[in-house]
Amino acid sequence: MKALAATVVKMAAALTTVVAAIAAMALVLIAGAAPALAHDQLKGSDPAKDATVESLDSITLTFSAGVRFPAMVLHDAAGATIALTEPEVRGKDLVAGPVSPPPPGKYVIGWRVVSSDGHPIEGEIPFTLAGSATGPATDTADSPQAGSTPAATEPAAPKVNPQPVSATEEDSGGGFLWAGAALIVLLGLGLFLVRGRRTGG
Ligand SMILES: [Cu+2]
Repeated sequence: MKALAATVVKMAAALTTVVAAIAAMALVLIAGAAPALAHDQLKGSDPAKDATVESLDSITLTFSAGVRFPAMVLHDAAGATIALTEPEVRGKDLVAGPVSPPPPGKYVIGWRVVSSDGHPIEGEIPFTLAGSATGPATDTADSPQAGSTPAATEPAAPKVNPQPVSATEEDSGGGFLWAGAALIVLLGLGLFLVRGRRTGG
């Protein structure tokens, strides 16, 4: 009986260790996925998230503190990049604007800056440009890319894959998904181990 009691104690200790390890890993994942409190935050923007605006003369992002090394991109619904002016830090604001007025449509502002504590932060701001009758009404966004490409360029280098430069930018949010998936797997593993110990012991 003493041996059995010792075994039970050992198993309980092992179980505690496993659960603690999983909890620790989960904490690390959560901490890695979510910005720490010390990070600067995006306080607001113009255009605001999910807003519908009539025109897009400039884009202003307002942070909780002055940021450095700003990067800003503007994508249309098809993922094409709209040229922006160099983003400019003005106090707590980050300002850029389209080089030429884009046509009405749905857009996403992608931004990435180094916050005042030295850590990079990033985000995306979707919005809709309703526009007006002025400006170029012919939306180039909906026309297929291949249609505008001259046929003469095709036989030159067929093996080169013309990936848009923006492709890597689109993947920037993937870390959250991976961290979430890893967390779910870990929690599932934890439950499995706990159950196995209880029914088996
Ligand atoms: Cu930080």
